[in-house]
Amino acid sequence: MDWEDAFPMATRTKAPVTADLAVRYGGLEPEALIRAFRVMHTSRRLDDREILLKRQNRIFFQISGAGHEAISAAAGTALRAGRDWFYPYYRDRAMCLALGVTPAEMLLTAVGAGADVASGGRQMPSHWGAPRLNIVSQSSPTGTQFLQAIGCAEATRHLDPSSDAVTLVTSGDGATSEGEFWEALNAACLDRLPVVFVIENNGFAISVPLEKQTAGGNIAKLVSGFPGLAIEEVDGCDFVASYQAVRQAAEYVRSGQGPALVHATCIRPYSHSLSDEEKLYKTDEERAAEAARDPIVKFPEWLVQEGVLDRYALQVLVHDIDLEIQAATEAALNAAPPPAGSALLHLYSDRVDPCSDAFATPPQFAGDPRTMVDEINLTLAEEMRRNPQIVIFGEDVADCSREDHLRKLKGKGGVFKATHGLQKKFGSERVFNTPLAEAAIAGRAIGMATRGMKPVAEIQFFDYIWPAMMQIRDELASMRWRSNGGFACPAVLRVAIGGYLSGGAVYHSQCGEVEFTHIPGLRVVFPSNALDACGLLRTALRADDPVLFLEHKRLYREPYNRSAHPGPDFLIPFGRASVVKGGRSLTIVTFGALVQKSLLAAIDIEKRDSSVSIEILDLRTLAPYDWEAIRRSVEKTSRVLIAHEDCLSWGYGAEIAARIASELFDRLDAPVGRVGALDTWVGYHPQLEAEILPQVDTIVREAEKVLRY
Ligand SMILES: Cc1ncc(C[n+]2csc(CCOP(=O)(O)OP(=O)(O)O)c2C)c(N)n1
Ligand SMILES: [Mg+2]
Repeated sequence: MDWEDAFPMATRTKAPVTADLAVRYGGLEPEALIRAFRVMHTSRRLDDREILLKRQNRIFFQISGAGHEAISAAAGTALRAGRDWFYPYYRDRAMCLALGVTPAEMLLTAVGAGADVASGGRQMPSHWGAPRLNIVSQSSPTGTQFLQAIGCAEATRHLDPSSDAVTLVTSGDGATSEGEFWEALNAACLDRLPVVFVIENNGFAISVPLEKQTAGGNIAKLVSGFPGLAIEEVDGCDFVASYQAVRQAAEYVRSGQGPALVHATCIRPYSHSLSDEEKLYKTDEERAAEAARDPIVKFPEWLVQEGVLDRYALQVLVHDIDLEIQAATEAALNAAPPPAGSALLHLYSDRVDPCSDAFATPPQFAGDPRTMVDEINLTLAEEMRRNPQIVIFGEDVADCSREDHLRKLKGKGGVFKATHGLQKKFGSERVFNTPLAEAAIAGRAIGMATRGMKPVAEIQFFDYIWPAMMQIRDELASMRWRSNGGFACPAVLRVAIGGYLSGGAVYHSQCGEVEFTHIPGLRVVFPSNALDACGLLRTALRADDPVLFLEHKRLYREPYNRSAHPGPDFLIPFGRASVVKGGRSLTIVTFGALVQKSLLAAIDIEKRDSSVSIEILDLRTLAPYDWEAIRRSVEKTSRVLIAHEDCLSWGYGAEIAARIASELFDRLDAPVGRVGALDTWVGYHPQLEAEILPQVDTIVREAEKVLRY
């Protein structure tokens, strides 16, 4: 509807308001109300313009903030750009405008221009992000932002305890059904974190209505038992009321009493997105009732009634906004697309290259041989001393959560003792237990890392990493790329992995590293011995990329893989295999627990046939991996076998075998061999486990097959 049709009588009828009257407007001066109108109207006009452009096929996706403008602009007005931190969702166009994202920038995002500040043309429109304003790059999964906001608020506390910065996170009503929302509320209330949650409830999640979404139909009521959580219920179509609600929430949060939640009801008049047609599931009556609350109509009506603006001034403003959007549209349509050949930019840090020689420092051995778990513990301690931004958290990683008892007890320090004593050494602010919630552990690490901390989060068992998978794949690994280098998450996730435990069974023995090596942007490290664990962990901690650091449980305390400590500056670059044993007849490419088994297999074969010599490569890092070392070795031996602990089909060996077949085919004297677990779960009974996981004999058989061919 055109504004002039909507307000034919909107001429100035009252005396202009004075500053005193601002009290009536929630503390806002008339100028602030006019600015809010400008933001809200611009927001709607931009949506309208994008819808037009989408229909003309000049942009490729559209999702609007229509109906959310009042609460969204209010949140952006109540908080401080560049000082507070923002995790908005796709309906928050008005918030972003209020914070300082320009219409020109939004339209550059819509066309996917290379100059788009949010993502350089990599993300859909309305996936906000602006480093200069502290608007953290937003992704598409609903709800992941909640946990990152927790980590961000923790970072505020860690980096500057005197800071009054608030972290604001928003979502729709539907996203509150995600477990991540509840994990975030629990974490926020446990630590009384300075987070304002704003739930913009438009009554639908695509086509699913609230009563099928939220038990009892009111999320504010549902969360009312969370201790310390301030709750504001507000009409999210009313700008002034919404502003007051968010401001009060922010004040409460700043006072240090705990987090706050604003539940704002609003409308969604433009369907879910341009791919949706709400007439299919909303009646005309429902749609008419929504239209009657439309803030874009009601707010200017109210401004005129109050005498803040007259009809003429409104017309001038609206005209001005139209001109700005028109100019921005023309500029966007003429903007250059992302440069050809730039697709891999910002996948990894362009500042720190963990594969470079800068990370190749020689060991300076001292002391007695130490186990792999001891080396991990010592390396963590050394790096924590060196870098105050390192914090360690996860399930059971602290020595004793009850501070009063800490001195009296030996302390837990992880179910494998990898972090034992670190809380005692570095304090409970830097080493702490979290609730049992893996998505939260990963999400909090992401929020902290985005702020420049170096979180080292532990996932207790690889078998339980899956709740964190969305955070790892869709957030941790994509942040730098999707924000075109605007944000990064160089967190380290340490994970205990692997079998050969005699009794570990299905859920304490899993491998599955390929699920992660398949993720662009993520480094995956898998050391087989104490020395490599030390050097590679230190590299992970000094690198600028997210790292999944896999620690094989069976290798933690093996006598054969011990090492004297190589010193506090020992580093191993990523992407460099180690030649465990030289040979000329066959190459075995392996890593983790199969390094030792391959070695025993090689010794066995060589003992029986002295004409054979087998080369063993321990890859050490799986992403990136050392193709040059594989190539060199295969060119020398002409026969190759890839051995890993995980299931054979679709396993890590499949990719290496395919690459060898495609690039080294004419150097081979035999088909590529592969060894892996049977394609099933790891069984509890040791005999069953032995049958399922690859053994020395399995490697011997496959190696002899390749040698005989
Ligand atoms: C994890 C996840 N599941 C599903 C989707 C698809 N999806 C996108 S928006 C949406 C509905 C969200 O509803 P709500 O949270 O109420 O926000 P609204 O769009 O109504 O503002 C769904 C199901 C998604 N993006 N992410
Ligand atoms: Mg909704």
